[in-house]
Amino acid sequence: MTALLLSLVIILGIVAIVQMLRVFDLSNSLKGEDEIQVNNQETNNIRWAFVVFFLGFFAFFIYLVVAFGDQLLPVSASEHGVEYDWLMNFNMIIITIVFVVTHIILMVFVVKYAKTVSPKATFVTHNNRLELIWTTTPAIVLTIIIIYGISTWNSMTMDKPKDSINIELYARQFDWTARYAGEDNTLGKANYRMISATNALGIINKNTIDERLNQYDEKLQELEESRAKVYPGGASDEDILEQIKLVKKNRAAVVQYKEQSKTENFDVANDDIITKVEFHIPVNKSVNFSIRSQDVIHSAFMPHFRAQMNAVPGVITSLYFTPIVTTKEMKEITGNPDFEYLLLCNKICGAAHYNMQMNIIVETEEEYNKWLAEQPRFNVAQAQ
Ligand SMILES: [Cu+2]
Repeated sequence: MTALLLSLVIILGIVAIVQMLRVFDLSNSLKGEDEIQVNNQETNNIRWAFVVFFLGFFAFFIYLVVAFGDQLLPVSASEHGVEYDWLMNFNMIIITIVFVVTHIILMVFVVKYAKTVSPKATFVTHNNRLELIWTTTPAIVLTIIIIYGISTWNSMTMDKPKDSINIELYARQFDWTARYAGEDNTLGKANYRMISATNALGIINKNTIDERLNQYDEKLQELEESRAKVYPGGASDEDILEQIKLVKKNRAAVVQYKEQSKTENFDVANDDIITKVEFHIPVNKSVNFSIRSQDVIHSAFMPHFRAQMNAVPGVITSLYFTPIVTTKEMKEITGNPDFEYLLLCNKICGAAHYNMQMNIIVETEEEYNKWLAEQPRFNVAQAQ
């Protein structure tokens, strides 16, 4: 309501100003006066008003940098974080130099050339030297930025250590789940057709295959029964028939897994470990994340590690990094006893997007191994 009233006031204000200007124009033409004549005094006033505006503008810029500069990025805590921050600072320095220089030139031109009424402009068709300078300078700077950026990106993504710990981050509206690969360091296979109330990640092993087949059988039976109820005469209900077709198709895919399980070892999923709310990683060890999504596009964002990757339904994306500062050390560095590393969702994925986060605990390898040993394995958790 307040917003509506405010917009009304603004609209009426604009209408009033336009009407007043029209009255002003009309009275001028009645008096027989020409268009509004600007005299030297007025030009001078506008010139100095510009200078005041620019100085205020720069002062505001400096204030923002000083007051909020520390809000840009938190302290980096991964091996490639230092490199990443150099790239970021390098770009920011270039942007700041260009911003300051171009605005100073703008201010100088306003002061220098705002002297007379009706000045005669110099007629210049082109100037080869100027053209050369303002084409080659940005081209060279951009080339440097791109080459530097690509080489930093490559060094962050191209040589994944072979002994990385494999962890899956699974996104859905609106939470994260982490899955560890267990002793074999191999994540068990997963498929969306296997997703059920008891198997949120759709993990495939012998138990989940049988369980899923039973669920599909129950569903089919349920659908057939409701068909019989709605149409006792046996007439077909297209909607239910469509559902039956889909369930049969999904079931057939699971039967395929059952066949595959005779030759392929689906037991690799048995020692997987699933955690919610928080997940642990050891310091100074490379961690490789495979990222999946159940529903829409999410984005796994771990700002302290300078790591971000989209979570796309139907695609497994990945990233890796090596944490170099433990949570305990970071509590001291930041002077904040409540400090926690965070995994956030960085794509606006729906109503509770803001709530989609998980704590990351970075600890020593012994602490990590101890914690991991206490977590239930997937097949054990299933049996409970
Ligand atoms: Cu999300």
